[in-house]
Amino acid sequence: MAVAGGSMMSNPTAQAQQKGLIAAKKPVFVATWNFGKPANEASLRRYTEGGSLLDAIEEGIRLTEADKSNASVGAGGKPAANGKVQLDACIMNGPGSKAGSVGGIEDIMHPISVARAVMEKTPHVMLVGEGARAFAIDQGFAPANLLTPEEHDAWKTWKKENQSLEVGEDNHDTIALVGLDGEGNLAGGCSTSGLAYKLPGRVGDSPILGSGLYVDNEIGAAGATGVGENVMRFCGSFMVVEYMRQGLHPEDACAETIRRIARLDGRPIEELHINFIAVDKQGRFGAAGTGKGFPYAVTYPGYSQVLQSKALSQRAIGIEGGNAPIDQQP
Ligand code: SD4
Repeated sequence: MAVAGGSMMSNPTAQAQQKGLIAAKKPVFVATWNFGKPANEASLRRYTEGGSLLDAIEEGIRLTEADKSNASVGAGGKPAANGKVQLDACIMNGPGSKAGSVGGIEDIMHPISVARAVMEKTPHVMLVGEGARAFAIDQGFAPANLLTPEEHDAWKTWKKENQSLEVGEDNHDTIALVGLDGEGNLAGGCSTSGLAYKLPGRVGDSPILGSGLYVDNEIGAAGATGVGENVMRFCGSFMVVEYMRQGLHPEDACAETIRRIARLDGRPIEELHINFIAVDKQGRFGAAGTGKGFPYAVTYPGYSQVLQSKALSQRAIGIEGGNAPIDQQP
């Protein structure tokens, strides 16, 4: 079935667009936010050039990590309250459920690649803080100053005037990127600088397998963005995959996860600021968010678009991490 492109405003939700789509088109890459589109496209390129699905996922996320204009992932990310940029990332491969992860790593531009090295070169799954940094340097990753002059200035202003640790909707963004390859295998990755001005040492959902990302090679893959504290208490991405296992379409699985989290949490949905993306083993995809306007990107050969996710409240989400709102996309 052909999927129409066109302006975002006129696009129906992904589920309506692709009803019945069993992706004859593989590979399929699905990623969070507007910046997910160039990331997906880098993934597709890498895959088309002969890379593995994991190579492709890593490549897409590296593009976002290297983009200094993105204030919530990799270089250029907003620092913790002490002025140090602390990054979280994980990667997971469907076959064998292999995974690697780093939490609170400093001075390394590509935590996704460090996470992959943890997966492939150590008997462990997760390294944090100074140990993760030392491991990365030992593996040949060059230390770099990730704090841009703009974010340094913004942090100094925050320190002088604000010092609030409050989690809002405009101080975070994350790339979660999941994919399905031509053989029907799944993989995914997730990378973030976490919440702006977080307490030093705070680790969010993004590097936690089952929370910021989960891949089940029998069923599908899911990733999260938003306030990690409202994802990691519920194993959010794992829950999305489990709803897909029960037969739900990826979009419905994301929506049901948010509803269940809101029920358990007790606060109204619009106060949670969380979003999920998902792809299933058949290549169907979808996303849902607690507010209106969470964009996500879908890319497969011959198609690459930013789509509107299903919104579970009427509240418009803010302009997160410096991204254009959905109605101002190119
Ligand atoms: C975190 N989930 O550290 C990340 C931040 C994020 O959109 O995704 N923001 O909590």
